[in-house]
Amino acid sequence: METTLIIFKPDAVQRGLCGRILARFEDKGLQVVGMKFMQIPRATAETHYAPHKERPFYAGLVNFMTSSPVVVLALRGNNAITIARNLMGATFGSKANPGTIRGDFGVSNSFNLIHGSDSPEAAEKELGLFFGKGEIVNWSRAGDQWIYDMGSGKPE
Ligand code: IDP
Ligand code: MG
Repeated sequence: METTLIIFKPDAVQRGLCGRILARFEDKGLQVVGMKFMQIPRATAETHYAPHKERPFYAGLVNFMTSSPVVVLALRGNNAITIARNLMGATFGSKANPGTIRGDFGVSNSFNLIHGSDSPEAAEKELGLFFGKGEIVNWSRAGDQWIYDMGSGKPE
């Protein structure tokens, strides 16, 4: 099972879209194992987006992400990283396909509603940045036997 770091960005919170976006992940079958409402400290946003430090949009991105509260989630599932990225859609709202979160809820390329880790390495780093010890809760979900086929001993 993978765990991925998701952020409902300031535009999602300000536009009142958090419930509808979360519903898409829950409907798909991903499990919430961490969730908090916070205003991201500037240093945390800078660390989180450090891979983009040299990009022209970096300063604006850090300003945006720290400008208003966000919801930070840890979502778990088999292939959760790829599944979440596919549900999110392409980076630019103007290009994201209908049916995806970014495709359905926004038109902006920078105010694109949501962040999701793009690799297991990034997920591990980002989860560690946003969640402290004990803030990710391992719990067994009633009904998981109908989410995954465990006939072979591993989730299918
Ligand atoms: P991702 O969020 O789909 O992984 P990244 O390339 O990692 O996309 O970029 C991080 C964030 O930076 C994007 O979600 C978006 O908010 C912003 N961003 C990326 N490229 C541009 C750009 O060309 N102009 C403005 N903002 C951008
Ligand atoms: Mg990215």
